[in-house]
Amino acid sequence: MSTHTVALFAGILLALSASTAPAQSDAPSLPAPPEGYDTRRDGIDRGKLETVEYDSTTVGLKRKAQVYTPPGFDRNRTYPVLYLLHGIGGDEHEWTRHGAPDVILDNLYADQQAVPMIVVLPNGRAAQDVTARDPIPKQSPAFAAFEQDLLTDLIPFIEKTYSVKADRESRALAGLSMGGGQSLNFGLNNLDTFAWVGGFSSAPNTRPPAKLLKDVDATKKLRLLYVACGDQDGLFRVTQGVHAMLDEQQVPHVYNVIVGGRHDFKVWKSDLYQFARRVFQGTP
Ligand code: FER
Repeated sequence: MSTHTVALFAGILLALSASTAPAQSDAPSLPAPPEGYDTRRDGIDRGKLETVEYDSTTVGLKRKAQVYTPPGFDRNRTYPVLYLLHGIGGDEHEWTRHGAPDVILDNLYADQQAVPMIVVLPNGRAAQDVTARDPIPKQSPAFAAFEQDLLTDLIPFIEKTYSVKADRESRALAGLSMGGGQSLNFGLNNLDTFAWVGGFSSAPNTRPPAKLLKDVDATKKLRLLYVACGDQDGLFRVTQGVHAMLDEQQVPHVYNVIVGGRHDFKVWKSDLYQFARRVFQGTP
């Protein structure tokens, strides 16, 4: 990393940690995940992580994604798919490097707490020459362009490559920070494609609350809309704004304020746990 890059990310981290938000002890908060939920357990079946490469007509390149298939994955059965997005400094490896998504899911399956699903971890920066090392203004259009790449290129690729259920009830979109903003923007804009949407500590790329809902009645038909943030995260106001607007519009959603939570993977791993054990289930 160049010194410029280090300075850029140090600046972002400082801004994110220097929270002025007061602790909201009266705010709704789900019970924390149980001890060990993110620790590798011996003697349980494990899912598999693999790399796939798809042709992106949007970007004009072959692009990579990580794919998790659950324990006992059987190509003669069909599965729902969770598309799980990374943050501004990451790529398709961020969740597996820092968030142990395979461990969290393996443990949920060992305890029969989640519906067997495929999890796709894409690179949410859809451009030929933009990397995590570029300044935010240069990256932002690439994060927005991922909507097209996801809908036109990645989802069709996954649906022809894996044995998946290809309907809105069987597609979920969630992500952290920049990827949380993408999930809310794209999810609420494509309600025919996704029935389950999650924004974890969503960043300021989230559309302003007044512009986030394209169709209020259609949004009410989401099976799950999960919005969560730590109350010590410098970006908490983004999630607070989304929650206030959803309440005002009477859109059902799960609002989870992680008391003491900052802008980090401790929070995002717990969000994945909460989201994964609700998604594709009968009752959110
Ligand atoms: C910003 C601050 C943080 C922003 C994005 C982020 C688009 C993203 C942070 C992350 O993904 O961790 O002003 O603007």
